[in-house]
Amino acid sequence: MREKLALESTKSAWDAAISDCLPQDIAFASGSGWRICVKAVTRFGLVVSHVSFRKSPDAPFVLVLSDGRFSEILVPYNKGTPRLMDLVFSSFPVLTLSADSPLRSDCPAPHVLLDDKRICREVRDYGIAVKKDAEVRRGQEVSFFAVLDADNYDYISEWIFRDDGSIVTRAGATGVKRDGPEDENGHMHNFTWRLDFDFGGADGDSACVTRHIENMNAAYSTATDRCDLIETEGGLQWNPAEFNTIVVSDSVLKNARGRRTEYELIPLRSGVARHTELFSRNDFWITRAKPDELLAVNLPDYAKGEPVAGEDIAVWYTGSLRHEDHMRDEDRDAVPVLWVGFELRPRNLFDATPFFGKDAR
Ligand SMILES: [Cu+2]
Repeated sequence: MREKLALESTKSAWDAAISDCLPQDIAFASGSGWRICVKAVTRFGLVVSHVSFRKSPDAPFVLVLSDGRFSEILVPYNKGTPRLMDLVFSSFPVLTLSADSPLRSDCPAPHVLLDDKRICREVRDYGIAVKKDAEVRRGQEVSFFAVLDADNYDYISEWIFRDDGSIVTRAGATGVKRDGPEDENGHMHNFTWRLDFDFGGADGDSACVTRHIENMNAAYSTATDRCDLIETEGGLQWNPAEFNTIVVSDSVLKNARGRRTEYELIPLRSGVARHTELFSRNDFWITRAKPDELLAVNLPDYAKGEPVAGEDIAVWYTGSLRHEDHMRDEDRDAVPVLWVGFELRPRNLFDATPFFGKDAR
């Protein structure tokens, strides 16, 4: 229902938002598109802002995120020390990328270098988006990445925006081990992202945590799915048996079927990391979004119990990579990239399967 989606980012709001970053207008063959502002920022790496999506050329842009970025990279070693917090202890620069050679460059043509060659943009086919036997649609996406030069390590921050309204965000760790080629010291890389949701506008956002509850006492196990409203600021732990996700909704946005439009944060992870640092005791945190609250290490202080239902909220998510004790020879010269991240997937933004079936346009 177009009227209810009329919380379009107005031209003046867009102009104000992009005054300090590089606006990107992405139009896909499907007719959908993104407006995204990108910037390479010392300490934070790639920062995306004013992220808006429209599902067709004549639909309004719907604001999803006002700001998305790393808020900490905690690197505790298995021996207990060192325990590096790369965003608060340091102010690492963003690396300059190169375009010179197809296989030896960060960002060869037809990729595009942006922001003094510190951000790489690529538009690409991501394979099968949806298929019903012989009827199939392949998807398109645009990727942006920048690399933080964290001493011996290089941290890749990548944001991928797809034509179906979904976003894939991931962090990659590569570079040289701290104590060189013979380094046998296992450690974790814990990446915490801060997502300032301004879904359909800054105010009126709510989050719930989805839970899949399996009843093993039935003769044939039964299950229920639900989403529990998060009413006050605080942290939540990801339970793999419950398939927890965080669903963010806006108080006004609905699709043409009258169903509430939402975005769902789906973890893409291989384990659960817990460390001494208090902010690492939870995988998700929900707080009121405040522009001066950007560092995850402060989360126990930020989360004071203020109401977060129907407010301007920030969602914080931590995913972890593990470099185990004892060296792999594949890591001897430089550690090949390991990735961790999450997906943001729309629910009831479209009225039916996007760009597919008899009503596809
Ligand atoms: Cu490592």
